[in-house]
This record gives sequence, C-alpha cells and structure tokens, in this order.
Amino acid sequence: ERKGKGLELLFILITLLGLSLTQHNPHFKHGRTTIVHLFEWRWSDIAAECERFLAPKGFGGVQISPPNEHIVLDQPWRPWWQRYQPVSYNLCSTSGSEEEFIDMVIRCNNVGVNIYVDAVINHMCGSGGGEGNHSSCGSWFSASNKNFPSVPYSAWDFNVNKCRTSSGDIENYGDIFQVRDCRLVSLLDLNLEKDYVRGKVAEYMNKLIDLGVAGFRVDACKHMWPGDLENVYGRLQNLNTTWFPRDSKPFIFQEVIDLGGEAISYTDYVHLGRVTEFKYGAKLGKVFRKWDEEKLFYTRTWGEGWSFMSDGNAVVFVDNHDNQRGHGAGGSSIITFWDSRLYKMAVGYMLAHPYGVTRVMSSYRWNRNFVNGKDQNDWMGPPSNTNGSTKSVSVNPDQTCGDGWVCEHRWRQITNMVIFRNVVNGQPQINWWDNQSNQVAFGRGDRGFIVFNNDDWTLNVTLNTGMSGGTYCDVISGQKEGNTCTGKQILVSHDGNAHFKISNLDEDPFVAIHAESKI
Ligand code: QV4
Ligand code: CA
Repeated sequence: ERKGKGLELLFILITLLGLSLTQHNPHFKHGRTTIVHLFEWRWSDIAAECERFLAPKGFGGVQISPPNEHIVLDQPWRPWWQRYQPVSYNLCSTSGSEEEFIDMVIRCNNVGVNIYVDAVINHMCGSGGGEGNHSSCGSWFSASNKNFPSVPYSAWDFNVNKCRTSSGDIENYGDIFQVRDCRLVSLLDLNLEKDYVRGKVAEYMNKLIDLGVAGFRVDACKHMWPGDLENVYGRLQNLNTTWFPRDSKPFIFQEVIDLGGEAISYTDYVHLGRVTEFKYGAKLGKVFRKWDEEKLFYTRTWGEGWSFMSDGNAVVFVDNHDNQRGHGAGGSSIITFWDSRLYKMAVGYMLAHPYGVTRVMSSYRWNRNFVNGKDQNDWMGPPSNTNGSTKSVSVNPDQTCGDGWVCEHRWRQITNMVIFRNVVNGQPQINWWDNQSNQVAFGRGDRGFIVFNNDDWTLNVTLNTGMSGGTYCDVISGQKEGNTCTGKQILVSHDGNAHFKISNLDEDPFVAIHAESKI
C-alpha cells in the first residue's frame, strides 16, 4: 500500500518534471499571457512596436514571419507565401537584415516581450523555383537540381525515393507516408531522417536561440515525422540566460491542422510541444455567426468539453494568416477583421476564456476579389513601396495604423481584452449565466467579469459578478482614464451583483470589467 503510494508520487513527479522539460511553456514575463502575430512586419517596426505599444499594453510575445532567406517571386508580384519557400538559413528576408533582426530581439527582450520564430523546416522552395539568385539575400540556388549551396543542401538531402506518388506531391491525406515523405504543393521535401539534415535545421534554430528568441512556431508539422521532430528538438539549447531563467527550454508550438477525419492527428505531436488548435476558430466562427444552429450558450463547456485538445497543449486563435484568406483549413466560418464587429466579440471571448495559450492576429489589408467564392488575390503581399520593399507600419495620431496595416491588436476592444486576460490570469471561470440563446456571461474569480449579447434583442439582467463592490469602467466601450471612465460604467453592489443592459444595436454588444478598471 505505502510502496504503491510512493510509486504513484514518483510517477507524478516524473510527469511534472517531464512537462517542465518539454517545451510547452511560453516563458511569458510579468504575468503576461498573449502572443500577437505581426504578420509580414519589418523587424525595425516590430522593435519599435515592442517598446511603444506591446510592452506597455502587456503583450507576452510576438510571432514573427519566417526570418530565413527565401525565394523572391516577381510573378505574381511578391506574394506573402514566398516566405514559406526557404533558400537558405541566412537571416535576411523582406522583413529585414540580420542586423535588424538582432536589434529587434534585443529591444523586445529588454522590455519583456518574447520573440517566437516561424520555423520552416519541412521543405525548401517549390520544385518549380528555377535556378539563379532570385532570393532575398541574393544567394544562388537551383530548385531543379535541389542544390542550395548556402546551407548547403544537395539532392540527397531531400525525400525522393521515399515518396511513392507519381507526381511526387502529396495526393492523399489519408496516407500518412505520403503526407510526410512527399512534397506539400510541390515544395522540395527535406529528408529529416538524415543526421546531416537534422543537424543543419538544429544549427539554424540554435543560432536563433543564441540571439535570444523564446521559441518557435514550427511550420507544417503534419508533414514531418514526430520522431524526426523529437530528434531535432532534442538538439536545441536552452534559452539565452541574458533574458531567461537558467535551463529554460525553447517554447515550441507546432502547426498541425486537425479538424478531425484525417489519418494524422494532433495527438502524434502533443508530447513534443504545444499544437495549434484549429477547431477553436472554426467552431467559434460558427457560434458567433450562428451557423449550423450553433448558439453562444452552448459554449458553457467551451474548451475540452468541445473535444479540443487538453488545455496545456493548445495554442488558440480566432483566425491565422492562412485561413483569413482561404489558405490552410478552417473554412468559411472563420471570422477575420473584415467582419470587425463579430471579430471583436470572438477575440474578446477567446481572451476572457481560460482555455489555451492565446494568439491575436495582426494583418494588412489587400484588395479582395472573389470569383465564384474564391479570392483571386489571396496571394497579395504586404503593403509595399514601388521597388517592392515592404512598407513600414505608420501610426496615426489616434493610435490606429496607416498605410494598409490593420493592427487589430491596437483596436481598443482587443488591446483591453489582452490586459483583461493578464489581470484574471490563473483565476477559475465562475458564475456562468446564459439565456439559453446567445446571451452569456462569466467571471474569472473575483478579478474580472464579461457579458455578451449576440442575440437580436436587448440584454437586460442583474448578475452575480463575484467582484468586490464599487464602480468599474467597461473596457470595451471605453476604459479607465485617471479616475473616470471614457465609456460605460458598471456599478457592482456589496453582494457582487450588477445590472447589465446591452442593446443588440450597440457598436460592440459586450461589456467587460476587471479589478484594474475599478475607479
Ligand atoms: C503550385 C501547385 C502545385 C504545383 C506547383 C508547381 O499548387 O500543385 O506542383 O505550383 O510549381 C505556393 C503556392 C502553390 C504552389 C507552391 C509551390 O500557393 O500554388 O504550388 O507555392 O510553388 C504557404 C501558402 C501556400 C504556398 C506555400 C509556399 O499557403 O499556398 O504555396 O506557402 O509558398 C496544409 C498544410 C499546412 C499549411 C497549409 C497552407 O498541412 O502545413 O496547407 N500551412 C503552413 C503555413 C502556410 C504555408 C505552408 C505551411 C508551407 O501556414 O502559410 O503555405 O510552408 O494544410
Ligand atoms: Ca515532409
């Protein structure tokens, strides 16, 4: 009996230790909780944004676009997706030079904002990428001969004989061998079974760790064998101790699109690091759009109760750079900045709810052009100058962004919910209320409370907020400034009750208060 208990304790200890040895921890500083994806931003703009906005507003980290040297395609003119076609691991891209990259990492780290690198390690450029030096630092390469001397990789570093399809491309997602050993949309597939290739990939990632990055979003993990990834991750150094505690492992979150019904499941990857939970945005989109008879009150069991992966393994988001423009998966239910009213609510819901590590998207506008439901311009790259270089992000006097940059993360409602999540961090979800339709409310311990009205009529109800008595500023319609509210005020009585009235016609039909919005 006692020996049994002892063994059990030992087992629990090992699991705990195991968890801390694996790479699920984002190493956020100062109780911060959220990552923002500054899609296609230049390094110099990210450095400035860390100092002037992200640190003061409590963002935990930035996911950056792939920093590796990539193919440069002039036809169509510099699509965003050229950055997912590596030519070498030199750190120069349309986001900037190695010098600018280093400066960004230092400046963001110095204000406690982590940098997570999008690591493209499954493949190099497309097989049709030609030959020459049309690359972001001018390195010569030959796609036809699978020759990338700046790494160097040559033909035998790629999967050729392992792939059994006649095209050499993935043809059937039901066959796990194809998905891992054949080419994803013709992208030259690296042979990660080889010690040499594993070594080169690890060398690239270790260089980034040395420079001070906090971890990686690993691209296209479905297309790599978990065993190969385990080997590569096993070669990674601990984080740079200038900014991180000793023995910190890099944070790893793996892109695996698993909406169910495919041969490869996220479960193959969760022991290696976190995984992107794509069901989250797809379902939340349906809920807020009220498609398939979904209702907001069904989200009472949101999270694992909706058969999402376990909380400690998930990275969650409403949309990402692929599915906001019809790439990747998730389908038409995905809500983006183009549907701004719904978007603010969906992002607000995500940030208020305790499940997962949250990632906020920050986009640029492009000229959408739908033909038979497909956007012909889904390739369009970021705002650019006439010579093709990416434009800097300009900031307007009202703190919004100009020049085509959307900066969702700067929208008051979204920024304030990032702060809300920090304030309620670690608190349980309590005091759930719903009207059995699309009006719901819940609290986070005694630190915060949020109420949504996604019905077509007014919400008018008194609820137990679980918070201490006093006057609070709603951080959606405004915020606390000095000792006044710029938007709605919510009066919480001594018993914790408060009256909420939210018209379905309000600009933003939701209200959120937290411990630090009290006046
Ligand atoms: C095309 C044809 C091929 C043909 C080839 C001939 O599709 O059948 O053989 O031309 O040259 C681009 C083009 C694509 C082109 C390919 C190769 O869109 O048409 O092939 O280049 O030249 C992004 C884009 C892709 C883009 C890729 C590389 O989304 O369109 O391909 O970058 O530039 C699956 C995966 C998942 C993936 C998702 C999009 O399981 O891992 O698809 N998501 C990640 C990234 C994503 C990125 C990649 C993976 C690839 O989030 O942004 O793809 O790194 O679900
Ligand atoms: Ca592969």
